[in-house]
Amino acid sequence: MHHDDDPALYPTEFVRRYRDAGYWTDDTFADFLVSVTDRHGDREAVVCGGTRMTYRELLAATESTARRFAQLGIGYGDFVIVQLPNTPDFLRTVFALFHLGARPVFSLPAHRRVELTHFIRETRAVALVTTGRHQGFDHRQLARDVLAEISDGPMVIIAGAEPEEFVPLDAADHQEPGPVPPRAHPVPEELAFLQMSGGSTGVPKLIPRSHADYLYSVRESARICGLGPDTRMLVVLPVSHNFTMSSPGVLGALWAGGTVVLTGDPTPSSVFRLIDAEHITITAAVPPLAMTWLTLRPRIDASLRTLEVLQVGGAKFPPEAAARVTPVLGCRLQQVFGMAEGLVNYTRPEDPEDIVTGTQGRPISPDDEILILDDEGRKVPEGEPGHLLTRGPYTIRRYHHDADPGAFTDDGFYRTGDIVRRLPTGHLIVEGRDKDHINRGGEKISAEEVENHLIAHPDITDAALVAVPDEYLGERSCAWIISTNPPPVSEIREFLIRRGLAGYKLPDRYEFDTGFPLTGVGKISRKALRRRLADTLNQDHTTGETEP
Ligand code: AMP
Ligand code: DBH
Repeated sequence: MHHDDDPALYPTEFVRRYRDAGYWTDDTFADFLVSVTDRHGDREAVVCGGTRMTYRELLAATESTARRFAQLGIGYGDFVIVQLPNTPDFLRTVFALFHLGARPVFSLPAHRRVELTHFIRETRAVALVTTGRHQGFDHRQLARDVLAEISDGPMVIIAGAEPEEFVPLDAADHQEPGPVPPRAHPVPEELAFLQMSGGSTGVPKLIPRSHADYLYSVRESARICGLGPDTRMLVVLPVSHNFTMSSPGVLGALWAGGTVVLTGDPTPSSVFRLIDAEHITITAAVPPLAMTWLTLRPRIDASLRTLEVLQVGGAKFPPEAAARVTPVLGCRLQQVFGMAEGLVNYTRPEDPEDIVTGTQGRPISPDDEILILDDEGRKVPEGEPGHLLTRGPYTIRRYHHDADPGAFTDDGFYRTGDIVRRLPTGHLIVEGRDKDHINRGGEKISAEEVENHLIAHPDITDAALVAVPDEYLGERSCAWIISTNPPPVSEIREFLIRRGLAGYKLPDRYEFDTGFPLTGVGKISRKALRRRLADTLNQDHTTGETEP
């Protein structure tokens, strides 16, 4: 059994404040599924391909999975990395860990060696629950590579067929199951799991979320979005992402007694047919995905008549695209501006159209404190853009193991890195970022992390990763390589893949040079780089040399 070596997640005075306000309750994730099953047991909880499960069935699957985990030695306080695609296995795994009081560490299917080894080192995880093969990628081989790098690595548990040398999630001998282990009674204010951020200074940062703070955000999100037992939510984005999980996401839909329909196929034809066949009422997308849906809607024969809401978030949704949602899809748009660190903003069903298309919403809670500051830390005049800082009943006060303490002020505000302005109604408009990361259609890429990998190549002297505006993804990445003997692009790509970099982090294009533009103090001027890049792109346009 582990003891939490981390100090309290929130200062005592705020614990009292959020409890007194009724935001934080005694509910925990250990009780979540039992409590929903009490209310909605015979309703359909989850649909995925040919599988359909009621709440009662999901609870039974969860309890036998908990028994399996307990037999494998997983117990209270243990960290377990969960890297699973959008399947019911994800749900029973996570709820089984909650049952035992173990702590999921959420990972995306796109994560590779760099991310997984970082998560394992930071948490001393006892197990990694993953899948055999997913979208052509062999996660067992990834597990082998990870274990080769880490001494005393975690037990690897494989959901689904062909676990090979690893432990199968389902024991072959489940005829003789034995008793369900007792359900844990965690303290609501303590750590429930670790979420991940997109990362701005390196690999994803681990975000400690408590039962009380996260459940508050889930319940309020479900209420704001009007979810109920008749909700049928299509889950297209990766299920472990904070948006998909909690805004209001899978947890919000389950909390409301609704049905979650899971798919791993975001193509418009598949999505529209599922909306039609499953009578979907709500779904969520990142802007590039929403934009393909808008473009291809007229070509696909499916009825979207049950669809009430399309949520769009994760990156800025251009107002021009936002304005097309209702005319093209026939549903309402809801913009969602959130972060795994906490604060989530929604446009509300009752908001006028210009607010829904032109803003990223307003905070969940009356106690979400919002500061908009200039570079010197003074409040900007109302309506002016500035750095967004926030503190509130579901925003973290620190990262796991106090990584990046500079992201928080002394009085506990989180520096989001976003530049926003606020309308008199309280709605926020995201204007940009002050941190050096690239938002590739909602997938956040840390410039520094990719640069460090590039610089590890013997023929690369220096490197900078900058964002290139892109009509489809919002931003794409371009690597500026300083080298006197530039390796071919194919070799650099191979090199980065061998170092375990996730596919979405591979630079979309490359430029080679012999030196960087520098700022006054000799730092690489990303501003000047972007300007140079813009010039290069313009030239490409005139000579017709754009990349595919
Ligand atoms: P993360 O910290 O990795 O969870 O990523 C959260 C960040 O994604 C935010 O701080 C924003 O930079 C960005 N983001 C999320 N939703 C939106 C949105 N609707 N509009 C603009 N940026 C967004
Ligand atoms: O991008 C995000 O991290 C995000 C977007 C919308 C998020 O965490 C959320 C809603 O909760």
